[in-house]
Amino acid sequence: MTSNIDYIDKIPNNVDLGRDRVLQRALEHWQPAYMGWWYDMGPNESHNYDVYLRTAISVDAEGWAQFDYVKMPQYRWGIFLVPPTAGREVNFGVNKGQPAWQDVPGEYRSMLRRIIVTQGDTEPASVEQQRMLGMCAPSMYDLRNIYQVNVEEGRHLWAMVYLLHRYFGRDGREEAEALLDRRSGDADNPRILGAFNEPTPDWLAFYMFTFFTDRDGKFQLSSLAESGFDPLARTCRFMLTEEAHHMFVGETGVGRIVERTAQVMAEHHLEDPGQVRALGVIDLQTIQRYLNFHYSVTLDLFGGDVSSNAASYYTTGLKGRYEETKIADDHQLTDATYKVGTVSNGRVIEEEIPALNALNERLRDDYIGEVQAGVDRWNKVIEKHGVAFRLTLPHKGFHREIGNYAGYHISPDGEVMTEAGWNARRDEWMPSAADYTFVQAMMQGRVVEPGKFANWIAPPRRGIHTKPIDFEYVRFN
Ligand code: BYC
Repeated sequence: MTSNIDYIDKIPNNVDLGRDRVLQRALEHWQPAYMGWWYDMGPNESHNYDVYLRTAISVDAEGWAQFDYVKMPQYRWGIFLVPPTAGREVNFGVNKGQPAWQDVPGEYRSMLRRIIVTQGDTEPASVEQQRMLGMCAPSMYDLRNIYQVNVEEGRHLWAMVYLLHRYFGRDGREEAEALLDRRSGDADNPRILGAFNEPTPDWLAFYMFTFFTDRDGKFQLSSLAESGFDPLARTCRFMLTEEAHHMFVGETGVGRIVERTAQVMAEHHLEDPGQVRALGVIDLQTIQRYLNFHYSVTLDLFGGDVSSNAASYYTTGLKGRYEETKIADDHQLTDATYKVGTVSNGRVIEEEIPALNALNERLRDDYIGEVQAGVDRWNKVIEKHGVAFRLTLPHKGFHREIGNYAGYHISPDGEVMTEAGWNARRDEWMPSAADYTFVQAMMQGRVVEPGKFANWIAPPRRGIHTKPIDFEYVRFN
């Protein structure tokens, strides 16, 4: 027993873990299963490396994290909630004005559990999707960054498991176990949401994923950080602190690939994608196709455009809008409407529906605004090199499998096409098998000499946490 108690003490936390015997016992059972999962599904061949990692150690805005070499299986996956706000209320829906719930409201229990499980399921899924990428990292700096993302996704799983164990009794414990049983892409026991069953086969895909899909994480966590269930709100608020770095990795990763390609194109006065590829960099057309894929599967993660689930989550006070408390309206949406796109008579049209049913779509629109700003920044890099190409976001209905556009074949320009017509042009718009082969061939083996970078990516502007770019971020032992 003593060793178990020592272990609990080793989990950095601000939830008084040491005093909660029930929770301790639950975590003592779950933790070995988690470690088993990490050894099986965590980053391949990494278990003995010393990695220069950030570990969350408190919730202070200044100094919430510490940086040091850690072997990942010994990472201290901690449990942190931002401190409670005195007098916090449920800020929207029919329960608006009630004191925020410190315990699960009985009538909303299964809905709340479902949200927490869905959120929790994405975290290990992304680690599974990325587990082979360390083998072909473009630099030690990038290798360290993917490991940082992976351990923090692990911590985000802990965050959701904490809520399940602490507030949901036996079915919470069962759900926590199931989170370690599902596998990304598994035919029999897949992860819950579509994008988390897609492979992340190379580093361009990884950066696209962290730019697009981790940003869905930001928007979903922000909505959950508005929750009337206070422990969920406080947990998600702290998770957002870590999420920022993941999106930084994605934006700068794609940005550095774009920069390197644009540099080579400018230097050699080339535009033809085949000639660009021959110089060992990724042509901008391929980058556009990856963008189209990751953007569209991530748009699906916001759920149906018209959703009674989303309406219930809001009405009950469990999941708010992005920055709910900064919005000036009644926070009940009794009479409000919202525009959603749909297909009618072979064309995309907009229709007004009750705002309450359009909450997924509204969050998707908030997300798209931020994504567009990132794409604009990539385009500035291309422009700076005098290259004429521009990256664009495809139409919202392009390649969608969830919501009003599902079942239609919509071009990146928003034209509703026949299935045959769309399929005939598919490889212009989405990465083809040949694109994946090309990109993966370029990423054979990893570049691990400190300060060296693969030819297809520019170095970052600066290193991690004031360390130089050629710092030894990973020691392979
Ligand atoms: N794939 O009413 P609807 C992150 C299902 S990412 C498969 O439209 P709802 C991270 C849905 O379950 C953020 N199925 O949807 C990023 C429902 O099923 P039932 C993760 C889907 O419920 C990178 C049916 O379709 N967090 O953190 O309003 C690395 C009709 O559903 C999908 C969350 O998602 C899909 N894409 O909205 C690591 C927050 N979409 O009832 C981490 C929690 C819908 O017919 N989740 N379905 O069986 C939610 O708030 C909601 O579940 C969703 C879906 C917004 C995802």
